[in-house]
Amino acid sequence: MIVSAAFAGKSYAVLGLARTGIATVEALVASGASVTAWDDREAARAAVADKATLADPLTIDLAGFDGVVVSPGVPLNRHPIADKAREAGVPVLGDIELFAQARAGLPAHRVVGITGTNGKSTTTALIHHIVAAAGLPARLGGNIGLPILGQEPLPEGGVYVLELSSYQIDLTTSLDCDVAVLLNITPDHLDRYDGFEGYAASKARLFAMQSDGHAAVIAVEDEPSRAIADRHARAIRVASTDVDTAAQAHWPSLQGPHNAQNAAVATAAARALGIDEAVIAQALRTYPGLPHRMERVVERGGVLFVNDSKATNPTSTAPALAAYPAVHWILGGLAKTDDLDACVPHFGHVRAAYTIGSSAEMFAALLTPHMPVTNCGDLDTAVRAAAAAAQPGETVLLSPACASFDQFSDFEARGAAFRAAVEALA
Ligand code: UMA
Ligand code: ADP
Repeated sequence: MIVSAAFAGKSYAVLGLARTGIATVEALVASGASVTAWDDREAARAAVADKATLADPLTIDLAGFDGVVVSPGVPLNRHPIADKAREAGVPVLGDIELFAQARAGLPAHRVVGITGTNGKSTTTALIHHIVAAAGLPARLGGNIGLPILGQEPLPEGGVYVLELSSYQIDLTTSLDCDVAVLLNITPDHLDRYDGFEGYAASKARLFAMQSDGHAAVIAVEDEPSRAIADRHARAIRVASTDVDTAAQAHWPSLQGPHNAQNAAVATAAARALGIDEAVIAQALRTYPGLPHRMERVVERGGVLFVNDSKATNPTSTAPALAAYPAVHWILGGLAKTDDLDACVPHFGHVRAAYTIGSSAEMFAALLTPHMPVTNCGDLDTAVRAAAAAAQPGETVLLSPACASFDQFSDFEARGAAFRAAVEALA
């Protein structure tokens, strides 16, 4: 875990005790800080009862605290803790900001921070893979599911590769990335922001926090990303078309136009770190891919089953529909948009759609004029219906274009449920 003298003798309130909060409490306590922790879930509180005082920061006097550390999943735009902390003059921060404050005490290192609406985890894992292939000590952390404070610190010369969601950037004020990376900005998480501009402004802050000499790698394939690049003379502008399609043919886990963007950005970031071209080229070939992103589950009777549970908005589903010519498409969940506009250009690939979750009815109505649709309600029913209809050579694709929280704990649980449903087919 990452500990720091910067926290010794200080006192923090920690709100939210899932992955981020638990790693935060452990790192702060090990650093010599005193911690008052809270989660609305009793089981979550029990996990830190031996290390922290348990009290809801909304009900205690915050005077004297050095900070309120909030988890990314706490909706700061609606949650009363933001006003309460402001009134008490106590800063609200996140685990990435604590990491930023701990950096001065760590052996000399560099940080690569990756953000964007889609492709963050893929690009983060890919950059980590390239850095490791170059023989540099490397650590993966952040929104990819690995709180950075829980990771072991790197020896001198190491590179921390951090996936940063907009929620995490909102809670960070001093992270000066040696290389900051932006993939794309399309509508997402709009319940947490004051419109699309507010969401785009959150991404922009990653670059505003950098010092002048540090690299800003920005894919300039949408208007909001271009606007951010325009604001920074040091921006290294990249695009999917930078990728040589003949070379991409040899990257098994980076197929499709969206992965050309991810690879272009990762290549530029690796170059900014000074990594050799030959190492980058080889690492693109050997990158193993991540589960739940267009993951081949099995081929049964000539039908391919693909788990793309991580596609949680229409823009991230579009490339999956584009990738397979004859798709039985399982979609739905907690919708982020009331349209599927980004997917429309690929409707010709869809043989039939199977809707699930709280958006099942809305998406069924929306798709009915374009294709056969069955409102299946739940994932098991959808998998059985799609498998029964699919012909050899066709693909059963879970690419929901929605968040999972209406029926599952997260996208990983949804992907695991898809795999289980496929394995249970007679
Ligand atoms: N809580 C309260 N009161 C509230 C609200 C929440 O007590 O009013 C508690 C909840 O009970 C919960 C905790 O606060 O225990 C919130 O935890 P969390 O949702 O932040 O969960 P973590 O496990 O810490 O996960 C977070 C990120 N979650 C979110 O951003 C929603 C994870 O990203 C991330 O991997 C992890 O930190 C490590 O950095 C997930 C995600 O969905 C994958 N991210 C979004 C995305 O990728 O689109 C941004
Ligand atoms: P994130 O971490 O930003 O959610 P992932 O790398 O986990 O992104 O990919 C999630 C899904 O988004 C993938 O399954 C794929 O369908 C889609 N995707 C990946 N990269 C991109 C990209 N650069 N542009 C658009 N969609 C993408």
